[in-house]
Amino acid sequence: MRLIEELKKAVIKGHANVDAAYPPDMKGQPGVIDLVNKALEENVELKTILNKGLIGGMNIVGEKFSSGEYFVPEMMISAKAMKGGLNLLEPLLVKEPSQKLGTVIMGTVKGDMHDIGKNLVGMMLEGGGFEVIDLGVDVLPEKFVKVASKHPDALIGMSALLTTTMENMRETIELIRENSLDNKIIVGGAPITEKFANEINADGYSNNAGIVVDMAKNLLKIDNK
Ligand code: B1M
Repeated sequence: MRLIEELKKAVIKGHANVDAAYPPDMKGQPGVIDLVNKALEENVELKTILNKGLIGGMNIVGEKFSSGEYFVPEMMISAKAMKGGLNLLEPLLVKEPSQKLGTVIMGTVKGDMHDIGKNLVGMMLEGGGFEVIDLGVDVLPEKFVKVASKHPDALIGMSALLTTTMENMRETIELIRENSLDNKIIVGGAPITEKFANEINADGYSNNAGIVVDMAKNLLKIDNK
């Protein structure tokens, strides 16, 4: 679909909206915010806007970074533009349920600043009826322990995007268990595999935001489909 291709391109180029001066060759053209709004007006499915447009674009940004075509500033600009689009989707993903099903403590682990995936998982969980306590990025193991000790029934969700920081999930889980907390724990993020999740004794693993709600319901034994 042409509109989604345009959206993907706007993410790749980091063009936030029609008034944005960056990049100069796209000045005056619709940006991520305009195109997400247009897609919503045209009733394009949320998952198409999200997976094919926003995430599809961001995956190409990652490839360009790997190949040396992009550097950190370009990644940052694209991430900012993508966040503008996600903000528009948030109210549609997060609806207010009449009754909260449970609590999830979410955070990106120590040393890691990536939060787009974590935020998306958080939105899905909120939309699925969970209260989300978002600890943000670069969350120390001690912080997870402190908050979990106040919420012994909560599910803990950890995100990591770097091969260097995924090891901090292991450290966090060890500290949680050393403190005799038996909260269920799920992990995710681009470099995480099921094998790694098993190795660090996580209770669940997901490589996408889509299945996290069902996983949370199963782990917290919530019978509400
Ligand atoms: Co960074 N970065 N980055 N980066 N960045 C990656 C991750 C990288 C793969 C790029 C690449 O080389 N191709 C690479 C990591 C390589 C590696 O470790 N092997 C990388 C690098 C190297 C770095 C720096 C070290 C660069 C540098 O400084 N030299 C640096 C590290 C900073 C730090 O964290 N300490 C860095 C910085 C940044 C920015 C700040 C510029 C920016 C982040 C902005 C932000 O998040 N606010 C950024 C970005 C944007 C990326 C890429 C391009 C996109 C990440 C993203 O948001 N994807 C990324 C390449 C890529 O992933 N393709 C890259 C979209 C998002 C929706 O997907 O987060 O995977 P994702 O989440 C998914 C699933 O993984 C899953 O569900 C989500 C939705 O489906 N999921 C979970 C995530 N968490 C979950 C938790 C769950 C369950 C599922 O349960 C709890």
